[in-house]
Amino acid sequence: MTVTLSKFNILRSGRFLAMPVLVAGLMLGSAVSTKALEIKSSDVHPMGYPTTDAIAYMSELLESWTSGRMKIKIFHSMQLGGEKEALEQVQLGALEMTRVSVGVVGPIVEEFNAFNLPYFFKSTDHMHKVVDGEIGTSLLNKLEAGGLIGLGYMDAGSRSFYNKVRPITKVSDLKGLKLRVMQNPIFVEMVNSMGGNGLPIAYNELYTAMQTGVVDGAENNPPSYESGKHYEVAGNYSLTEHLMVPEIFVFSKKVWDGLSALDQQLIRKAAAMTVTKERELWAAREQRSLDILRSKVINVITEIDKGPFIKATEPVRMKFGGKFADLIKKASMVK
Ligand code: BDP
Repeated sequence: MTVTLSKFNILRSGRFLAMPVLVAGLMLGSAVSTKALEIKSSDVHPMGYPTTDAIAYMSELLESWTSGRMKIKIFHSMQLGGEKEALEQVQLGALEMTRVSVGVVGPIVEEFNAFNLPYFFKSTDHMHKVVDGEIGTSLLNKLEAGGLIGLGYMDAGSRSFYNKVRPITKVSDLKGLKLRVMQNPIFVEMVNSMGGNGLPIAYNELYTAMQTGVVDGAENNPPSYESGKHYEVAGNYSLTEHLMVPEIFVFSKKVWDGLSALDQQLIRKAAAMTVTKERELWAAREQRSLDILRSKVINVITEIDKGPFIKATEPVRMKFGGKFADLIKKASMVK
């Protein structure tokens, strides 16, 4: 009698009533799909970084929802090389998933280059509203034609210059500096517009390139600069914050098309929760990275008058943004 009553109370408590959709879906899932799926996913960052930890969380979700039938095996720390190659592998279906910077996605869907323009987003909040809204969603959908299923945008903060020659406090300090950029012509021209020499090099080759003097420095957000130990070879870090390039995680369309509708739904659901998780992890990590850098007596220059940097990069926005004038106008009006 007591048992029956307590069961009844649990059912009425609302805990069960709160998750009927997902639970019903999962039960249906185990009924229609028993195919095990190990999703191989690559990332240039090590475990413990917001993006890799977020994908590990995504794996936990999928594993728990499917009793271990679906899970993600993460190839972290550049085990599979750079991001351009990873994207190609995903397009071919040799790799199921990868997390990359939007910086290298421009060659696949050109409109993404709007997000790669210097000083494009006004703030993190503005960026979130653009990528989470109509514009961001329509760009993710366009990836399909390039063989990719866009699962979502993650945060990557703002990118700033670092180098081993001198602290950058004004535009003229870039003069003559060889600075590595991501593999996209926009970034080369961006550095050149400020008087430096932009060199496209894959992330997995960057540390050695700086160490051996192929380049004097590079540009990135605090967590990458800190976690990649780039400060060991390029100790002047100036918060120019010239780019706010989001991250993206994508699934192979080739593999996706062979999945059941329910598995696709589970991956989409897990991906949406992963985006939220990564953004929480990101906010905490960005601050921690700056603290770590300061504790290592790295020269972090925060007092930068951004006006002249914005002005110097105007020709880059004109040249590369012209093609997406409508998109840019629409994005600038997003509130
Ligand atoms: C980091 C991004 C990573 C890029 C890297 C780069 O998280 O996806 O590969 O920058 O500069 O911030 O290549």
